[in-house]
Amino acid sequence: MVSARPYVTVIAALGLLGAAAGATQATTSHQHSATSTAKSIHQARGVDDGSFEYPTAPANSFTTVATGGAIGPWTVTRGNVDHIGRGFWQAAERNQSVDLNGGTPGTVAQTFPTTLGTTYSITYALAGNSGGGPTVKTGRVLIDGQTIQDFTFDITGKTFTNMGYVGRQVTFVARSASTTLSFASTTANSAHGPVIDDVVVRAACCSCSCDRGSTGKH
Ligand SMILES: [Ca+2]
Repeated sequence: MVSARPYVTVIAALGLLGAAAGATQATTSHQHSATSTAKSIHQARGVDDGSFEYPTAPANSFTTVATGGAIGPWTVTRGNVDHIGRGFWQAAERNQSVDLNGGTPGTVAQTFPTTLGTTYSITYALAGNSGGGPTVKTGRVLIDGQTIQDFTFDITGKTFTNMGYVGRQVTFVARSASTTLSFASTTANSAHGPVIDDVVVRAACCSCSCDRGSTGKH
């Protein structure tokens, strides 16, 4: 029996924006409470539920979601994907994750508010469905339909209880007040695709106040 011990992926970029907390541009149109000092402030909220925790998928199983279907705030825009429930395999963050291949290569997308001209950082956890080939899973990250990053994941030595998640990161500059982020499998002819979890989008640090001339980190 695998105990339900939480497995947390630490992404080093956390807290980069914290330095901006006292800066002059503390006014955001959003009314995120300004209480947090440890967490980053957001010029926009980024994606919702990048951990794929909603809705709850069946435990020790999964739900296949076809084009036009939704996984919480995400929409399946091509092919189909599997929304993986707690206990089926190790998630990178909390309990659930997504296999970008249901029976065929799929795409999940979410549109979220952005600020024109602002650079955003996308981080996510990547693994692969080791239940079947191919050995190397492939896919890509798209912004407004354009590929900004290709990714691969080799499942050699990986298991459902040792998924071997790796953290990936890519940036983009917002071109309008909303942006659509997509994760697409390019793993053909397989029901065993790349697996993603823990998607986080945040305004990148240095479009704002990082080079205020301070020395050191604070
Ligand atoms: Ca998750």
